[in-house]
Parts: sequence; structure tokens; C-alpha cells
Amino acid sequence: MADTLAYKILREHLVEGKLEKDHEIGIRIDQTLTQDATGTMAYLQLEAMGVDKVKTELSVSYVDHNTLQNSFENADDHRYLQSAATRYGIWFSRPGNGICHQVHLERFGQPGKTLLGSDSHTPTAGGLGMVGIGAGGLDVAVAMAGGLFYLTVPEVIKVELIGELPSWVGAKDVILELLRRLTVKGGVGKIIEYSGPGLEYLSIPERATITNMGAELGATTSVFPSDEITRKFLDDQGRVDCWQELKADPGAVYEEEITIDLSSLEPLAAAPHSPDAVKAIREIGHVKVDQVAVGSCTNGSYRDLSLVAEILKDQTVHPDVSLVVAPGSRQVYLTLAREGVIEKLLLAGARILETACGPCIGMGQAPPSGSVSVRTFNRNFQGRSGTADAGVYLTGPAAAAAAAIKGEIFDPRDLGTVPGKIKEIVPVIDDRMLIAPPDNGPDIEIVRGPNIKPIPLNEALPENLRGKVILIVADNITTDHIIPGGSKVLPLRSNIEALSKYVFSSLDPNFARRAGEYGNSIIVAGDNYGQGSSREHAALAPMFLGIKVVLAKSFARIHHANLVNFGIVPLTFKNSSDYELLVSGDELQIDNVMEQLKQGNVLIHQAKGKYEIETKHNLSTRQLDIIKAGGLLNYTRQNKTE
Ligand code: MIC
Ligand code: SF4
Repeated sequence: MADTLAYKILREHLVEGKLEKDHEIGIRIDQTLTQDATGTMAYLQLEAMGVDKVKTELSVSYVDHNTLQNSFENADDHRYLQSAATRYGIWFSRPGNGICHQVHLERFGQPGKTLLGSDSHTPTAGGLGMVGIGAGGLDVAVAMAGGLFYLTVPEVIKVELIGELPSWVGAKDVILELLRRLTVKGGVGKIIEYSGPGLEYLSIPERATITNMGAELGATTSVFPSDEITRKFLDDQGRVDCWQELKADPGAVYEEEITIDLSSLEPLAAAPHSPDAVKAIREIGHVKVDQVAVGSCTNGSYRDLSLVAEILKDQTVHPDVSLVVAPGSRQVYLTLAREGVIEKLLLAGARILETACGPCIGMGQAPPSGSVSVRTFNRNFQGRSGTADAGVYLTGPAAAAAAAIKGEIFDPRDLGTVPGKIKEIVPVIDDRMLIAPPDNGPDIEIVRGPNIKPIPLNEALPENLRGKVILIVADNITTDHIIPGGSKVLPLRSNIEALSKYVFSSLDPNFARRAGEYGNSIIVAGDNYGQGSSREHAALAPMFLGIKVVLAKSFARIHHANLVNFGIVPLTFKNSSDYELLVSGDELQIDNVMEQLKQGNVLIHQAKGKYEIETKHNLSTRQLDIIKAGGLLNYTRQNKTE
């Protein structure tokens, strides 16, 4: 059978189920990654599973999100994570070593392997020809304990790249173009596979920019072939031994094919407040810019930052702009320093930040009130920067540099002199901030700070469900709406009770209080509910507040899985127009929930008989059993004791 590249890799890892579109399969996971904002929960869950050592080929725990240490919480989490990694046979990437996706690409990624990460941008690894999938921390813990990862087989879309990128246009513009065409829900249930003669012009960091932002399309993952360019990248990393050539079989059939002529692209930007609000920079006009931020797991490579330095050379940042630059990894930072690039950036007036997520997740550098920030990042959801009324434009590094010089959104092509081509160079390799797991793991004591609390458990699904409609929200609600990021809330990720006070706080400051009053409640939502981050806290904290059901027009993949993992029932409307019937505060009733779920259709009626709503779901038998038990932790425990 002629397989697509994605199916080839999945087939190699298939343990349960049929590799056919829409079937549920269980796959073997070779590698896992966690980061600190989702990692504490993942390791608490791993501890609860009672294994002695991780069973994957490789697992890495990164610290990159919660690096501001305003108080003890984040530092305590780092210490916990380090001790848990040492205890369970996991590599530990120390704070300052870089953003998980960038470091993983450099030091651990391997063509043909599967990687499961508790971060939605895990598909970045697809730049190297891996299948990288983002998931909730619990799914990653299960994979570390040797369990399978279950997913509904996505369809595969081929994106054929032809031509060569013109000067001033980069990989970011390729993925922004795809977001413009497909929108933030266009990739749901899909894998995006790249091919074509244009590949020849895309380095691994550029490919990784593209696979990284496949997450914004809602895609399960994105993947590039592993070719000579991959081999060269791995050789430069001193890891050529793990290279293998990988590509789709000749004649592989795709569900859909899209062609992008790279030579026809121009500099693009995603306007506030969605990554798919894409416009040509030239169309945007003179928008005054107050901040420019360069870095993140999307554009934090040596090539990206060198390009910015090249454009800024001999110039000074505009007096009204604060330019912040964060190298994506310590390797990138060291290489920039060796090549004199840091000096160029400093001379131009850049503020160099630690190698971490930083401003991308609102960990510092919140822009001024009502301001405009131009960022080379991947998400511009309202409020994510830390400033509720700021507007964030997402661009590539060239347009960000142009905005830093001009103080306004500016098409870099109008800057005049074309910057010199950035060559791929052999980077500085220094792994001293990566701690390898020792042999005496089981003797290691795990260190817990006072903010690290046990994970709350749900109760088994009752026979009948009754609950009030607590909130009705529109389409494309992000997990940032459900649980905000930012330096105030992120340190509470290990303490669900404290965190739960912030559920939906940006949309409805009384949400948590009302949930307390209602006891059980139901959220009603539009399309693509839960897009964005993989944070399982967006299911766990609502579960803690008594949310029993989310009734939506459709769900984003990772959030849907997280709801199931914590025993919240995800239902979709049979007729989307019924959304209009629901009224906040209405009491709803579902009788014989489990039986109805097993039949596939669930009838919800308004307790006073005013209306009935027909709903459906696409839960597998395995997922129904998890929901019945009140979540995956309960389910695993029951299955152990049975
Ligand atoms: C994000 O970019 O939103 C994050 C922060 O990296 C999240 C993970 C998290 O919320 O901890 C993600 O993308 O999954
Ligand atoms: Fe970190 Fe931002 Fe990447 Fe998320 S998107 S992993 S916060 S750099």
C-alpha cells in the first residue's frame, strides 16, 4: 500500500486499531517532553501510576515557561521537576537551557520517531520528520508509564511547496498564508504533510517554524520529509547517526492537496486577536508600534535572530519602541554570542531576555495599555500578552525588525537594501545544562513545595445529570480564555484549588463564584471550543468547580481529549441552531446518561420542559468507559484492581 509519510510513521507505531480515517488507534510513543507549566501535573500523575522508571526510549522535562521567580512557587516547581526527573529516569533541561521545542529539535529529535508532549506546539518536531503530537499532561504521563497514546486517525493533507521564497519573505509567511486560507479550525482532524521542490530551500529551523504553527490551524501534527537538509542539520548537531531518509511512498493518496508557490508570497501579519486574521503587511497601513518581541518556539532560531540583527545593523531602534529579543535556546544564544550577533542586537538597542517563553505566555514584558506589539510568536489571543487592551500582530523576523526601526507596521521590502543571506552554520554544542538521568533513580527523594497540591479526582458519572447553564460562549474560545496564562496565574498550575478561581476570569469574573453556588453546571459553546494550548488545567479546574458537561458546536482535539480524561462529558449539537435556545442559568437534565451515551445520541431537556436539545458525540467505547469512571485516573485505578 502506498502510504503518506505521516501514515508510514503511524503504521510503524501502531499497536491497536485500524489505521483508517476516523478509527481510534493506540500508538507506541518513543519520546516524550514536558514543560514546567504542564509538567508538575504530569509528574504528579506519573507518581500516582506507581511505575519505577519511564518506559519510553527518551523522556525530557524542560523548564522554560515559568521562569520569573517573583515568589517561591515557580522555583519550588523547578526543584520538584528536577527531583522527579532524576527519580524516574528522565532528562532534565535546566531553566535557561531554552524552550522545549527548540532544544528538542536540536538535541533529541529523530526522524521517524513519535514524540508526545504536554504542549500544543510539540508538532514543531515535524520539521525533522517526526510525528510530534501535543496532549494533556495525563496522556503524556500514561505514555511515560509505557501506555499507548490513543487518537482518532486524522486525514492527511498534502501541501506542495513550489518555487523559492523571495527576499524579505520567510517561513513564517508560509504558515501565515496557510492560516489565511484554512483558518484556526481548518486543520482539526488533519495532519499536514509538506512536499515539493520548494523543500530544497527550507532549512530545518524554517521547516520547524511551519510545523510549529500547524498547531494554530488546529492540526493534529505537521510533518516534513527527512532529506539531505535534515541530514546536514543533524550532522551539525553531532547527531548524524540518528538520521534516516523518509518520504511518502510514490503514489500515496491524500485527502486534499494544496499548492503554495513560495515565490508568490509577500510579508504577512496576523492582526489582533487571532492567528488567522492574516493580512498582507502592505494592506495594514501605518499602525504605530510600541513594542517588538522577537523569539519564542516559532522564531527563536539562530537564523531568525541573525536576520533581525542584520536588518538592524548600524541602526537604532525607534525611540517609541521597546525591542525585546529572546533566543530560543542556550545553543542559539551561545552561537549568536560567538558570531558577534548579540553585540549587533545590543548596539541597535535590543533588550536581551533569558532563553525562555517569556512574553509569549505573558511571563513579563506586558506591553503598555492600549498599545500595539509586533511579535514573531504564534498566538495573539486577546490578553495573552498580559495587557488586556493591547493588540498583538504576529509576523516573521524581517517584518518585526522593520517595525522596530520604523516605529510602525512596515513592509520590510520598503527598507531598501536586502540583508545578506543567513547561512546555516555549525552551532555551539554544549549540553552541560541538560542533566542525564542517573542509575540510582529510585533512591532519589522527590522534593515538593507547599504550593504543590494533590490532583483532585472526579466522581463516577451519576445515573442522571442535572446542572445549570453557567456560561454561553461564542466560537473559537481558547484555553487562554478558560485558564489564563500570565505571570500572576501561571505559578498556580500545581494548585488546582487556587487556580480554579481564575477559570474564565477574563470573560466572566464571577464564573468561579457562580460555579460554587450552582454545584453542578454546564458550559455551552460555539465551534472549535478549547483551541490553543494543551493545558489540561482547562479541563481539570472546571471539573474541580463542578462542570459536568460541555455542549459545543465542535471541539478542538486536545481539549476534547482533556475533558474526557477528567470525566467532563463533551457533547455536540445535532442541530447547531439549538444553540440559540439555551439561556444562562437554565436548569438542564439528562436522564440515564451512560445508556444514552452508549447509543450515541443524548437528549437534554430543560428542567421545566421549555425545550429539548438533541446532542451527539464521537466518543469511543474506551472513552465512554473513562467518562463512566469519572476520568482516566479513576479508570486506570479500577482496571488495576479489577
Ligand atoms: C502556550 O503556548 O499556550 C503554552 C503555554 O505553551 C501551552 C502550554 C501551557 O499552557 O502550559 C501550550 O501551547 O500547550
Ligand atoms: Fe512557550 Fe510560547 Fe512556544 Fe508556548 S508558544 S511553548 S509559551 S514559546
